[in-house]
Parts: sequence; C-alpha cells; structure tokens
Amino acid sequence: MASGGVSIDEAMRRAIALGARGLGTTSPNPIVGCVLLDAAGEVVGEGFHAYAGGPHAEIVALAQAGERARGGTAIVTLEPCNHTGRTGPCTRALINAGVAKVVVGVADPDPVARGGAETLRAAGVEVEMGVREDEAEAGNIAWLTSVRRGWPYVTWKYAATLDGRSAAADGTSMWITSEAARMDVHALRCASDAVMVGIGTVLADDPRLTARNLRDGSLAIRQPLRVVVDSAGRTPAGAKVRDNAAATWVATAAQVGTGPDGQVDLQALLAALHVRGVRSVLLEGGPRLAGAFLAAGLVDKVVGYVAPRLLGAGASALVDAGVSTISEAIDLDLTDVTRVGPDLRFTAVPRKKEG
Ligand code: RP5
Repeated sequence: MASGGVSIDEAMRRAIALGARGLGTTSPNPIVGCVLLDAAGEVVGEGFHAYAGGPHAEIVALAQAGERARGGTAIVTLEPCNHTGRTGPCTRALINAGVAKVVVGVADPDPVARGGAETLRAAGVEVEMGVREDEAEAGNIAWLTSVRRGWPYVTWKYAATLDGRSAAADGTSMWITSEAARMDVHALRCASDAVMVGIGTVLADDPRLTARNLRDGSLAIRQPLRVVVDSAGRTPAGAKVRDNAAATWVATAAQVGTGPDGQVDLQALLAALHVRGVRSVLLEGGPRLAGAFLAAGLVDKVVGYVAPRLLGAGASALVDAGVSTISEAIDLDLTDVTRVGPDLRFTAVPRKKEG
C-alpha cells in the first residue's frame, strides 16, 4: 500500500457501508458496494447498487475511475456477477477495464449469476475471496439467505409492555410504544420488501402497513408489499390495507394452499413471495400468526420493542405459540439491546434446536 492509500480491509469496510445505501431498494437484487483502488492504493472509484435494472456497484465505480482503474484493485462485497441480465456481466467490465485484482466479501450463491471468480481468474485477474466475509454477509443477509434456500428472510417485529402484553384487556393495542420506537419500525418497513400481518390484526386495528415518516405522515419513496394472511378471505373491502398507498396481497388458503392446521400454508406462502421477488419479510403479527411462524421455525430474526408500561392480567399475550410446558419454550439468543427513546429494542435470533 502506498502512503496515503487505503488498505484492502478499510476499502472493504467502506464498500460494505456503501452497499447499505441500497437497503430496501435493490430487490430482487442484492445489496452490493464497491471501492476501486488504483495501482498505488488510492481510491479512484466508489459505487453501490441502488435498484434492480440500475447499474451494478462495480459499473458505477469503474465509470468514476475511468482509465485509473487499469492495474488497480476492485473491492466488492459480493462476487461480481457473471451473467447478462438487465445489465451486462460485471466480470467482463472489470476485465475490459484492466483491473488487476478483485477482492470479494461473499461468494454469489445465485445459480444464474455465480461463477464470477472463475471467469476473472481465467482472464488473468487475481481474485481474493472472503475478506471481511462475516460483515459482508451480515450486510446482505436477507438476500443471501433468501437466494440460498428459496424463501425470504423473515423478521418478526413486536411491540410489548414490560410485562409482555401486546394489547389491553379491552382489545385496544395501538401505540404501546413511543413515537421514537414507531419511527424505528418505519425504518424497518422501508428496508423490507414485504410487511405481513394476519387477518386478526386487520380486523382489530385496521392498519395501513405503509412505510412513512410519522412526523409529517408522508410516504416513503418505495413501499413494501403489504401481505395479509387471510385463510378465508375476510379482509373487508374498505380496509386501509386495500387503499392505493401501496400494493397489497391478501393471501388466502384458496390461492396458497393449506398447512396441517387448515390455515394458509406458511412455507408455500413464503415460496410464492420469493417468486415475486420478495427477499425480506417484516412480520408484524398478531399473536396467532407470529406463533405459527415461530412454531414452524420460519422466523430468522426477532426485533422486539418493549415499553416501560404494565398492562397486567387479562391483557393479550404477545404470541400464541402453543407452548404449554417450559421444555417447549422457544429459546432466542440476544444479539443486540438498544434504547430507542423511552423504550428498549431487543434483537434476537431463534436458537437452533439440537439434533
Ligand atoms: C402493527 O402496526 C400494529 O399491530 C398495528 O396494527 C399496526 C399499525 O400500522 P400502521 O397503521 O401505523 O401502518 O405493528
């Protein structure tokens, strides 16, 4: 590395941060960031993938660098694509630009686009895989998980009181948490391809399920698909989820098929969403739907907002997961605890069952 230049490691950190700017807008494409260093190690180009059909991160960075890319190093969070889709292969663009080395965070699992490293090596480009791999993976976790297994990454979000209640005894449930926590939820909605609730929540709360700025009520630029899991098709014609603010899919058992419980088959529902290009789902409840997802092992991450309030006996439980004895408890591993305004936000992942 020349004096004044940046290390490969620093450049990958920068590329991961750049890629994050595309969070929520790239689907069905991945989150990708790229930093280009010239032969002396100076940054000569940067880019990220902003939306499907738009230029890939490598192409944005190469355009900035121009001739200075020749003999340089491209640091990319995801293995450069090897195929012609809506845009041409990034491997070809890197080779044509005379890039000498490509450093990759995570290998591309997509059967359509993978194989970039091999193509680059065959053209005489040095390739180094797995730099800051864990962070690059975390930055693109929904897309990577979804593409590897064929159904979207599911985050269950809940809001509860300190005694774990989601609604008061009379059924009122809106605004358990603070505006700060609700704004945080809108950021989660913005970063998700779909927001999902059960018919019970639609009938009880008539939610809008749009991503918006709570202060002025304005809608975010891109809206997640609203999904109502509604086995018997009971969503009222006048429900807010049926307005024009965002696209909505009322998923019925007749469309999706039924699972063992006679309700919408959740695995089939997720597979159908994957086909529609949905890579991440924000599951917002209510207790029955969240319980069914948890019991089926279909939740990848839990984000819980807990308000310092108490609702006491008679109030609804947060989740109806059919647990009747302690040995059946659904165990989670906490990954983060953050204070959001007056509330707490817990992030956790369900613990994999042994055996
Ligand atoms: C859910 O968001 C709550 O359970 C409530 O039903 C809903 C409110 O959504 P908006 O109407 O604010 O979009 O988490």
